Amino acid sequence: MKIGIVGLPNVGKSTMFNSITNAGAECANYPFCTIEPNVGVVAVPDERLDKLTEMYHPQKTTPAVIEFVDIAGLVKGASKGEGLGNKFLSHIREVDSIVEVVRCFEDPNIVHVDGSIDPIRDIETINLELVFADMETVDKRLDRAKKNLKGDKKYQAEIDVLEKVKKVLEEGKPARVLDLTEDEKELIKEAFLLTMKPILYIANVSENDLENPDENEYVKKVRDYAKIENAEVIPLCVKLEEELSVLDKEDKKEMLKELGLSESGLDKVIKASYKLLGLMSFLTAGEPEVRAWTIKIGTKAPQAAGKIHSDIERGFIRAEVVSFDDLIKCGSMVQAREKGLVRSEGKDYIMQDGDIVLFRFNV
Ligand SMILES: Nc1nc2c(ncn2[C@@H]2O[C@H](COP(=O)(O)OP(=O)(O)OP(=O)(O)O)[C@@H](O)[C@H]2O)c(=O)[nH]1
Ligand SMILES: [Mg+2]
Repeated sequence: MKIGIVGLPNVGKSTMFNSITNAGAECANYPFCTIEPNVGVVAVPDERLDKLTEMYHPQKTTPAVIEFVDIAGLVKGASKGEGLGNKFLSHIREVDSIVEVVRCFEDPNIVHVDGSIDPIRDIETINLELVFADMETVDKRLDRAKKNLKGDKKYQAEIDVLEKVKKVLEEGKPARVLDLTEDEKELIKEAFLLTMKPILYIANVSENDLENPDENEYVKKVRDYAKIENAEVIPLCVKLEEELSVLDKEDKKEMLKELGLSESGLDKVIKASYKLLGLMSFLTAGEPEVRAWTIKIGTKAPQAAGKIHSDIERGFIRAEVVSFDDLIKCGSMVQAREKGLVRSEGKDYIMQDGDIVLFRFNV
């Protein structure tokens, strides 16, 4: 699962990407790697893992990870081949969700491609390019589905959804504003529409605005805009994050305290990105390893077990589950068991974020 960082040129994408990957590199025991210069694997910050590590003193701690892709800046006309054009769009096609960096900071030394600071114009510039690209895709698909319809009525359902999408795109809006059912989504999944991908906006503000980012006029505008897409907005000072990212854990804490912040903005971004991908973690804890495992929200116990090993899924008997909060309240697994807080769950149990699990299986 990959997150693509997009935005106009010079808005701070690479600075954010580098800070995220630096911060990831600091995470103990995780073999950090940059797959390609613009692809980085990042540990998902999780305080629960830290707490479990204190409790179990394991030989190793393994966090969940996600991949970020730093995509080159998009310019007006990309859908017609301007700038990196199609290459840029194909990079976006390959990611599962989008983090869009929007410039909300003033700095006469950093050139804005369109000459002034105007986050809504910038967002619309990008959206429009993606909308144009999607329109082309939708038209091609419609043509094909209509041809197929002559031989098979089942294509009508696909045509109906495509028409719905087309209408929204023609209004210049991203397809994600549509409230499609799961069945409808399935019908057009293979179109890999760019404006269908979940999105999160990063309002890149200056350091002065960090204390009360929501008083910044630009941030307010971005929030208003994001509402129609039901998208989250995270204000961030990319430049400050870059400085924070090279500090070690203690210095970072100290500096955050001085700035009156409870956590680094990047940690927020990584966590929100994980959620944006529809992912969550369950945890396993023991002497050898404390570990976060990534599953899709809504996954049932046996399939979750399959993430650890296919044998555990095949021979699944039950899952012994305690919530993180209950375990911490009790202070140990033994105590939690005595208090009856370790539940025995069967094959229909839907995993919850932060469940600490021991799977019983037989093969
Ligand atoms: N003042 C200020 N400058 C910033 C901030 N974020 C990035 N910059 C500067 O803006 C310039 C461009 O930043 P990049 O991160 O390279 O921008 P980019 O979005 O990757 O640009 P392209 O790759 O060309 O599309 C650099 O000189 C950064 O130092 C910020 O929060 N405040
Ligand atoms: Mg860049």
